[in-house]
Amino acid sequence: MTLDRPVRIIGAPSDYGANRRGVDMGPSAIRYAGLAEELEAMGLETTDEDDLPIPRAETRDPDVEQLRSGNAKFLRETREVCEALEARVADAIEAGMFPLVLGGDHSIAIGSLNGAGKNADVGAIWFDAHGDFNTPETSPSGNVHGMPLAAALGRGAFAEEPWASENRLREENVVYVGLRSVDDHERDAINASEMTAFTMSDIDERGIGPVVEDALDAATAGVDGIHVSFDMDWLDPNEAPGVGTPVRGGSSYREAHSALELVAERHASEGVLRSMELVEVNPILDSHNQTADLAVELAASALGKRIL
Ligand code: B3U
Ligand code: MN
Ligand code: MN
Repeated sequence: MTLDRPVRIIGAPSDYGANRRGVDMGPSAIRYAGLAEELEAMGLETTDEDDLPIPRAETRDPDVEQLRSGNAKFLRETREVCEALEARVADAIEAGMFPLVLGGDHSIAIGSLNGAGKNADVGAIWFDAHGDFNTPETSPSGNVHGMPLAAALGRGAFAEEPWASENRLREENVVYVGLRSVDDHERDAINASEMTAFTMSDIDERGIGPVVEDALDAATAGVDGIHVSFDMDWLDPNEAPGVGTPVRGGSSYREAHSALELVAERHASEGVLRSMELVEVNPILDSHNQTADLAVELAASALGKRIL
């Protein structure tokens, strides 16, 4: 069953949180791959908002405002982007629509999570090779795309930000699916947290279906809805070469579709989906827009497209 509400596409072409240029072209590439047309062909009413206005990174100084207690590049700019995105996501939900956010690097998830969790208790499913749970103190890179979950949950130096108190994201309802690249500090922090983490090894051992069903159970327990955050580097680089930080050994094409079909099925039976984002498409590194094409296909699966 296709999604039960109109879709609002929101482009967030930020690359402030990544260490390589190019993800700012992600929304254009995904649109060029035919996102709106695909959703409309499924019978979904789809509107496409203007992208958030985001000044080019070269015109800004990455170090002008880092958190005192650590390193977070372009923090001021990321805050601006995420505040604007939060408002757009919250408006769409309030208007009875489904916000589909196109990144941009994964730092924009701070805005998506704040918007989705503005007036509701929310969980999140995090499809990603990476933990994205560094803080400005532990980050090896200073890139905020490795920190959005820690930011939204107010960890470490992010406690100084208003973010964590602005959203109702519940740590115990945050679930990783398919982790395979985790920094040492991140591993300790994830293990000590109340989040649930399924790694690629869990998928190897149990298969994608049971893992995603368990992830859905954990993410949806006792909340009003969930945000699905989908980092294209969750896929194997053979399938999705156009990402900033590819990591070998990712999910297959079929596993990715299957995972998102299960999300759609759970939504059809329980109405759990609140918002979704697709991030980290980097057209400069892509081959014939393959990764953006795949992002479109996967969005369709998540929103209820079926073979028959
Ligand atoms: N964990 C590393 C690398 C990384 C995280 N997310 C991406 N890369 N895309 C970091 O810099 O925090
Ligand atoms: Mn990520
Ligand atoms: Mn990633």
